[in-house]
Amino acid sequence: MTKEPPKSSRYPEGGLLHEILEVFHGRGEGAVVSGEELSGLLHISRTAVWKHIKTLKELGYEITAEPARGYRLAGTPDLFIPEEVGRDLDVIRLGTRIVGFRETGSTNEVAYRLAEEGAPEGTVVLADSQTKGKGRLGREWLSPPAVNLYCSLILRPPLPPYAAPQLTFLSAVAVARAIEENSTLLPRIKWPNDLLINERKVAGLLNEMSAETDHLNFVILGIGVNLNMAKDQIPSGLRHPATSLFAESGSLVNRTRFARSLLKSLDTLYDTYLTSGDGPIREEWLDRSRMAGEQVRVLQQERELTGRVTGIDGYGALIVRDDSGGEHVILSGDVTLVGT
Ligand code: BT5
Repeated sequence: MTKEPPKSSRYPEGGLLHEILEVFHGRGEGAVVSGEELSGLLHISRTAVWKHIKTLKELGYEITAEPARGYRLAGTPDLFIPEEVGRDLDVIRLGTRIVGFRETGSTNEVAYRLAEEGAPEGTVVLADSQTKGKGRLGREWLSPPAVNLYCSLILRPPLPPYAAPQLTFLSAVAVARAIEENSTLLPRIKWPNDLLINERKVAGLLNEMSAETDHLNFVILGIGVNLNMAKDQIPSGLRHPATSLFAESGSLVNRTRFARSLLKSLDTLYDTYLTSGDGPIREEWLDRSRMAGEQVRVLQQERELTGRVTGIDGYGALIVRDDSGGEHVILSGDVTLVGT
């Protein structure tokens, strides 16, 4: 576990900053609110109002002072400030509490620690940049600031540990839906946990869990999506060629809006999962993988096989039927569509 990140890099939650922003938003776009009015509404001194306005400006809010009239909120930063991601977010469970960092080691590690300390299901950790972003098997996830999304959610599903891999379907489908809602691009899910656009990796998922023999304490869903990373920021020589939504479409994505769509999709899918099981999500996953019925090549440490994908099982394994009719349950390995 990494050390607690410096306090200054964590965005404030709630409190007076929230109340000031609520006043601005309540008045509508472009409204001017006087310092005197804010001081009266929030029961604080004019100096305290000024200090909080200064803090908002330091966070990146554009607040102009209109002579003899007051303050005007002229622009909101596209950072993962809980206030902005969570404003009127219509969710049942996931996204009910948002913790945001300008910078942290790894959002998965922060979420894991918060979960151990008892943070409720639905807590989300978001960061603008990570200094120790984690991939699977000790690999690194590149996490430069101001361009992408790095996010981890705490789930406490009433499931036995062996069912936890089903939750990877949930995040893959949610990311695919969020990409479609925020761009004109068509992502494809690549088993077991990548999302591709034009066969380049645009997102990676890292689920971690804490479990006893018979029940899950919690699961952390870690999600990294390359949103606005420019082509020259994307290194070559990665395990799999990488890309971003911006590199593919030429259009910048509003990251706050993307985070909100992602949380809404995750929340809706999790509700479906809890009420109807993993069947519907598994179907959408398979559909979005465009692998059902396709010929694939599977590379594993000790063998290589080709065959047709007949489905995925309830535990996340890929089912492949080889040319002589033998069925293989693939739990790990590298799977590519033959002919792509
Ligand atoms: C993954 O690992 O794809 C899981 C990535 C999960 C990242 C999220 S970000 C929020 C949360 N907090 C964390 O600390 N992690 C999660 P894997 O399949 O092992 O892929 C890692 C490999 O992808 C690396 O070895 C690189 O080759 C490549 N890679 C690294 N950064 C990348 C990026 N930003 N985009 C695309 N490929 C990348």
